Amino acid sequence: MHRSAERSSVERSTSVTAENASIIPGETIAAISTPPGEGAIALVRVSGADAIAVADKIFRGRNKPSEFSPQLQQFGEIVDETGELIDQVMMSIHRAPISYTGEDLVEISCHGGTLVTARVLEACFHAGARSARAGEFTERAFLNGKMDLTQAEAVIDLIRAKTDLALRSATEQLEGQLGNRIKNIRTGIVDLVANIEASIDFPEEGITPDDSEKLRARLDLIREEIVALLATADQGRILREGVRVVIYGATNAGKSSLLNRLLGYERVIVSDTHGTTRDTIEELVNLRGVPIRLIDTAGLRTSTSDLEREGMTRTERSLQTADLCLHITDRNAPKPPDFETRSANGAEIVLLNKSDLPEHKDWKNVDALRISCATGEGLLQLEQKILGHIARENLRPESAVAINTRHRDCLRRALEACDRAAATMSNGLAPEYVAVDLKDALHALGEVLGAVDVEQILDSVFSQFCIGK
Ligand SMILES: Nc1nc2c(ncn2[C@@H]2O[C@H](COP(=O)(O)OP(=O)(O)OP(=O)(O)O)[C@@H](O)[C@H]2O)c(=O)[nH]1
Ligand SMILES: [Mg+2]
Repeated sequence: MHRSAERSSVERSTSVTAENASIIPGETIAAISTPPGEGAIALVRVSGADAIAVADKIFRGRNKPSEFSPQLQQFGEIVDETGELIDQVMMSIHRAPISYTGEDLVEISCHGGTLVTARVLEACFHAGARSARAGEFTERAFLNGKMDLTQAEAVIDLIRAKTDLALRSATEQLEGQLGNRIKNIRTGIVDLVANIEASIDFPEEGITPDDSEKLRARLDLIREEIVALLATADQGRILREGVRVVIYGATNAGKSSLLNRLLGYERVIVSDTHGTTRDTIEELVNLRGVPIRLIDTAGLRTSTSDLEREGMTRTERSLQTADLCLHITDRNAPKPPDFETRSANGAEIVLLNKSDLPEHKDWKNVDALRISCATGEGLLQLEQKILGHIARENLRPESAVAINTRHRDCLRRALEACDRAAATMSNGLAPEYVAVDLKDALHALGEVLGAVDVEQILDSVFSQFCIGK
């Protein structure tokens, strides 16, 4: 399959390959693009060199699809190979390159039953299309220069967005905001390299010390831009995965009851048997616009069971990566001798649960929030405390441009390469060496956009999609 390739010369590397790619029509693929299950309408998409020919074979209506005006829906019927009616549909055709994938694309809006959509898809296969892989439509859009890799990833984020801000961030990324910032950084580096290479090719012109100072200042600006983007990584993680809030404590304290309460439904088994929860359980809740990943854990106690000990190891692991810990304990029971806070960074709220029951004297002067998972008492205050912590720690995602872990990895390498370039400049080494470092930075930035030949990156990005996207 065609993949874009990094160009070697500096001048060419200003252009992102995917942007300038010519359309290479691929094999014709088809998939149901709406979620499985019943709905009023389902969408079947066909894309590729023979998409319109496939449509001609399966469509019966006033005109043949190959005679349709592009982008306009037409009413007609889908028939199987024997001419038997499968469904009445609306069909539109989109001719390359003016389509989502950049190829000839056919969209069939059929009735949303599971069987009927499967039969429409089957008819497409019979007429010559093959089944699309996960993300293959968007992958083609990327390969045909319709979008850069950050925009393709934004499609996944858009589908998965759970809060308004996550949605806005994904939309802005889809519009190319992140891609444009990266492209600007690349352009800055390309100019620098061009300048340096000019001094190598035309040494008689000579770079005066003043010039190298200017170069250094420009490199510093580029570094600052990369650092600013890297700083959005936490926000990106929170937008995509939520603030990690881990509920932990002794067995039977009411951890699972709290998770269920905050979620608003009975997600986890609750029982008065100690050690009911054996594994960590994660669920996403939207707390006044902030995505929170709530994690219920196996209760802590001395146990001889291997299974339970494994559960507790997982609890400890969750605590290490928590943004906030909720240490919950049963105030009706005596204070455990080893009662202590465990969070790695001190971000912890202590909760005395079962406030509907009498408080054991051990807890008399303990400063903690009293709650009851049975009656709901204190839960509003708990939500406020959680949001207060998020605000103090700046965990609330505000910036709409937010990088993901893949971008972070590339940007870190770009920054390291810029640092090496700066050190090389300071050490007064030959400009060729500076140019080599800067080209490494360009390559790393190119990976963010998918402008370099990185087969596994593409595979890992597009495999996250659902079929039909
Ligand atoms: N009276 C009262 N009972 C509660 C309250 N919260 C939880 N319980 C009860 O306490 C018992 C233990 O609750 P769980 O939520 O299963 O406790 P856990 O901490 O998840 O326990 P493990 O999974 O075993 O570690 C159950 O019988 C709950 O009904 C509360 O606020 N008041
Ligand atoms: Mg439990």
